[in-house]
Parts: sequence; structure tokens; C-alpha cells
Amino acid sequence: MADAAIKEKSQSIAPEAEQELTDGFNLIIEALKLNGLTEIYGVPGIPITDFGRMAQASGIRVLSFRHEQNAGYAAAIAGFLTKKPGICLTVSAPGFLNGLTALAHANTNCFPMILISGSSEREIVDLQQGDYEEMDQLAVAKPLCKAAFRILHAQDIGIGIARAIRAAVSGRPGGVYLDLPAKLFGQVLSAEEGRKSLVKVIDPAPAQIPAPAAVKRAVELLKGAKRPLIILGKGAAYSQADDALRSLIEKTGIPFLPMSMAKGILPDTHPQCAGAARSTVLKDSDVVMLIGARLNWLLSHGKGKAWGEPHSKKFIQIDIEPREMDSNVEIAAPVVGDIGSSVAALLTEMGGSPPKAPADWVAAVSKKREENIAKMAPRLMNNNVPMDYHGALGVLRTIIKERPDAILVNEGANALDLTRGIIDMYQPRKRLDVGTWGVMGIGMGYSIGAAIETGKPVLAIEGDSAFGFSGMEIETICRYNLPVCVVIFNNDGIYRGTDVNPLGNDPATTVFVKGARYDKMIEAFGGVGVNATTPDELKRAVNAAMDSGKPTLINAVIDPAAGSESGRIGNLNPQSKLKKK
Ligand code: OXT
Ligand code: ADP
Ligand code: MG
Repeated sequence: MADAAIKEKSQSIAPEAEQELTDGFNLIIEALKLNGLTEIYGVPGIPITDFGRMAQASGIRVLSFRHEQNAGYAAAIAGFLTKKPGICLTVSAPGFLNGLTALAHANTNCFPMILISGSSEREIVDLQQGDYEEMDQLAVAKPLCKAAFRILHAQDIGIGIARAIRAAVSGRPGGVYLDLPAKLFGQVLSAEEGRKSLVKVIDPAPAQIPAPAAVKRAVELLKGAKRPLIILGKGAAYSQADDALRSLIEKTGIPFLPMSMAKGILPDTHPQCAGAARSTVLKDSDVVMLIGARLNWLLSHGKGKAWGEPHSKKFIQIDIEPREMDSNVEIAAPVVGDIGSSVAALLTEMGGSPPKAPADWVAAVSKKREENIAKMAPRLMNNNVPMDYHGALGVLRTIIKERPDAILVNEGANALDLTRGIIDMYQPRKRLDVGTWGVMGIGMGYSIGAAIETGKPVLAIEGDSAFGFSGMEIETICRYNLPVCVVIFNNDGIYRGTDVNPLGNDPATTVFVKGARYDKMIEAFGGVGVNATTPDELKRAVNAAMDSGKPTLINAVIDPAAGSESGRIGNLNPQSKLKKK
């Protein structure tokens, strides 16, 4: 409808006494609520301040952050945890751009999320006449997300939000941008017309049943395997098909390797878990079934030395996205479907005689796993002061074992890689980390999103650099009094705190203020700050925080020399042959 027509229509509406009215503000709120979207993560400002107030007054939980990127990460992880799109709300141009990184991150990680941004006057933006926060946001967002929509008329709010929801959660989940120009919010129409325009999305993520022939092909391949392996990715965690996955794995006896955020679908301590024999199973397996995991950089693209080439292997891949098949190497048995339906179909096809993993292979994997675990065990009990990563993680590992329903958020380089290897997970969707992009900055946003969505206590293990990307949100954590305990592995810098600038003027590029006391920061907002210099102090402080549920920040003092460049992925750094020594 043209603007003039809308104006005419609103003028022709009978006086309020005679006719009930609604407007854009209210319709957006009602459309979200109708679809069960009851949390919004954002930062207020023109043109969405009043919308936030009204949404809050209507019973939607509106969480106000200090920076949109962190609100966006909260929304992204809400999507992963709930299978509903997480909602991030921002102002125009700069706020939108701040949220966009998180939207792109959600898209890359296949998390459903909707970034809703207010925007400026189309007529002025399109003529580039210099409006307040002028930007063609729709065009900017498009290449970075799964779908992008703009709603111009209040009558279209219902359908626009329905489209955004369906785009985010159906098929491969992802990020959606929804552009709401300032003018939309105030548009008035009759309440009756408004009500009729709302859309409840029926079956937003329909089951995708795999083709019977594809299922048969996969089972045949598994039957012939001598050294089968199942790799579980975060798509498997997202699918919430926990029982079916357990059944498949236990019935076949096949060793499974969880990717980072798939840890805990089955416990890391499960006898078939091959997490501690990673190199061995990648190299020696002959048939590999990928379930919700892509053959990207995190799996060395399915080829090369890590995969034992030149010896060849065959892949089965279960994924909802058909184009994922053959992305890096040939997939011998593609199974395109949602994981719940696909695993159920595999189990049915196997019937009473599932393919069994040969005993010699299972024994070889167990042996390697036990060797690696035994090698690591003494290091986890060290009492070194200053602490090293192993000593500190040894105590945190026990804390998660005793509190398996706590959520572990994790970022950094050494702080990430060593935590992933050392801390066993026992339940699905409890480990939340940097994901496909290895992005620093998810820490506080994820912690807030996870605490709000699950009501569970959160333990965030953060490198000191990683924490800096979202550190101001400790005020948000204190403001909402969330049960979040942040442990900062403070080694005075990025990877290590020992670099020296040979010129001696400025500090080296990777080091921070020596002996910084991050614990003091949270005290400014009424939270609990603790400086922990020994494993025992660390243990006591974390246990106290998890017991009390009080926002806590623990500065865990780590030996600045303990880490290695880029943690476990130092090989990705380009080297200069000409570098002066
Ligand atoms: O089988 P083998 O023998 O190989 O052994 C393996 C397992 O079998 C075994 N294992 C075990 N043994 C015993 N017991 C148990 N329970 C056990 N479990 C496993 O251990 C080994 C290793 O196992 P793993 O880890 O599974 O295997 P591997 O080979 O490492 O796996 C490969 C990968 C690729 C899958 C894995 O390494 C992985 O997932 N890596 C993810 C890495 C990642 O994403 N890193 C983050 C990015 S790094 C860098 O980019 C950083 N930046 C730049 C930057 C970024 N990222 N973002 C933005 C917005 N701006 C800038 C920055 C600034 S990191 C960073 C900050 C760093 O400083 P901090 O202060 O924050 O952190 P510190 O380093 O602590 O100082
Ligand atoms: P990881 O990093 O843990 O290996 P990835 O993010 O690479 O995991 O892969 C996740 C995969 O899971 C994506 O290819 C995505 O299409 C797929 N996926 C997500 N949800 C589902 C689902 N419900 N059913 C099937 N596949 C899914
Ligand atoms: Mg560090």
C-alpha cells in the first residue's frame, strides 16, 4: 500500500471511542508472542526505544545490553539452545552493524536467529540525502545471512515476521535480517484488521524424511565397515535427537568422535567415546558417518595426512542441507534429511541386526584413548604456582563432573583448546564455544543468553584476551543478577604474556598490562570478585559462585609462559622466510 493510501486510511478511521485501534508497535509485539518468541536481546535507541518498553510491559523479556554484538551472540545461542529463532533488536546503521557480526556468526554456525533493526526514512536513504543514521541496511545484510526482509506496512507485520521465522528455522537453520523502518511502528489500523493480519507459523521446521534408498545405501556401507567411526557435530546437538543418537551408537557399538559443541550428547566418559583418540580414529577408520558435522577446516576438509591418506575411506553424511554433500570430498552415502528422522530411519532399516563395530577396532580405539587419558591425568593434579592451564583445568573438570547440568561457555586460544580436551561433558548442549569461525567475543553474550534461556548456572572459562571482547557485559550480568561465574585465565596476553618488542618503545603486540586484576571490574557493579592464585583457591571460589548463583568474576593467575602460539592451531599462522631473527 502506498504511503498516501495509508495516511488516507488512518484519517478515515472512526474516532477511538467507536473503533478499537492498533499500530505497528503492538502488532510486532503480538506477532512475536503469537509465535512463542518471548525474549529479546538488544540495545535501545532511536527508533526502537519505545518498542522495547512496550514489549517489556507486555510480558516479553527484554534484555538490554551494553553492545549489540553481545546481544546478538545471546540471541544466536538462544537459537541453538531452543530451536526457535533468537531475537536481537538494534537501532539503525551503527547498532545494526554491531549486531550484524553476530548475525553472520549465527548463519555460519547454522543457528536460527533474527536480527531486527530499526531503520531510517527510505525516501531519504535511497536518495542518499543524509538522514539520521542513514544506511541501506537491507542491502548490507543480504550477503551475510540466509534471508533478509523489510516490512513497510503495518498490515504486513504478521506475514513479514512469519517469513522471518520460517526462513530462520526451516531446512538448515540460519540468520535472518528483518528491517523495520521507523515509520512502520506508528502506523495505525483497526484492531480487527490487525488481528486478522497476524500469522501463527504452523510447523516452522517440518521434518525432512530421507529417501529410503539413501538410508539403505548408508546401512549397507556400514555393514561392510571394518573400522567404522561416527562423528557428531553441533547439528546433531541442535537436532535434540539425543535418544535416537544414543540408540544408534550403542546398538552398533561404533566409536564416536564429538566435535566441540557436540560433546555431551553422549557423555565424554562413555566407553565408545573416541574424543581422546582423535588422531587415531581419523587416520585409521575406513567408513566415517558424519552426523550434523561439516567437513570444513575443523575436520581438515576430510582429506590429507590427518585422514591417513593415501589410504582411502568412505563417507556417509547425514545433513539437512543437500548442497553440503561432496563439499570437500566424495560422499559415498549421502543421507539428506533432518537428523531425528534420518537416525530413526537408519535404526528401522537396521532392524534387529544392526551392523556391529568389529571387536579388534573397538579395542584398538579404547587402548589409544586410555593411553592418552592416563598420560594427561598426572598433569591435571599439579599444584604449580603460578598455575598452568592443566592445574587450573584439573579442578574445573571436577566441578563440571559434580555439576553436569551447568553450562560451560568457553573462548580463547589455549584457554579454549585445553578446556575442550580436559573438561568432560556429560549432557547435551552444555558446551558452548567459539564455533565455526573461532570467534573471540561470544563469551558474555552466550553466558547471558544461556542463563536466560535455560535457567541453569553458567561457568564461563575465558582467555584474558577473549574476555576483553565482551567484558563490559559483566554489568549486564550483575544488573539481571544472573548465575554466571566467569573465570579469566589471565596469562597477561594473547597466547602468552611473554612477548617482547625488540624496539623497546611500545609493549609487544600480544601482551597486556602485567598482573591485571580483572576481579576488581565486577566489584564496581556489585558482583563478587576473587583473585585466585592456586588450584585450591580457584576450586573454592568457583564452588562458592556455583552454590550462591551470585554474579562472580575470578581472576585465575596463569603462568604467562604456559601457553603456545594460537593454542592447537598454530600451524595456520603463515611464516615469513625473510623475518629478521
Ligand atoms: O589424538 P591426539 O593424540 O591428536 O590427541 C588429541 C586428543 O585425542 C587428545 N584428547 C585427550 N587426551 C586425554 N584426555 C582427554 N580427555 C582428551 N580429549 C582429547 O588431545 C589432543 C587434542 O584434542 P582435540 O583438541 O580434540 O584435537 P585437535 O587436534 O586440537 O583438533 C583440531 C581442531 C581444529 C578440531 C581443534 O583444535 C579445534 O576445534 N580448534 C578450534 C580452535 C579455534 O577456533 N581457536 C580460536 C581462534 S584462535 C585465534 O584466532 C585467536 N584470536 C584472533 C581473533 C579471533 N579469533 N577472533 C576475533 C574476533 N578477533 C581476533 C585471538 C585474539 S585466539 C585470540 C585470543 C587468545 O588469547 P586468550 O588470552 O584469549 O587465550 P590464551 O591463549 O589462553 O592466552
Ligand atoms: P561442527 O562444527 O560441530 O562440526 P558444523 O556447524 O560444521 O558442525 O555442521 C553442522 C551441520 O548440521 C550443518 O551442515 C547443518 O546443515 C546441519 N544441521 C543442523 N541442524 C540439522 C538438523 N536438524 N538435521 C540435519 N542436519 C542439521
Ligand atoms: Mg591469554
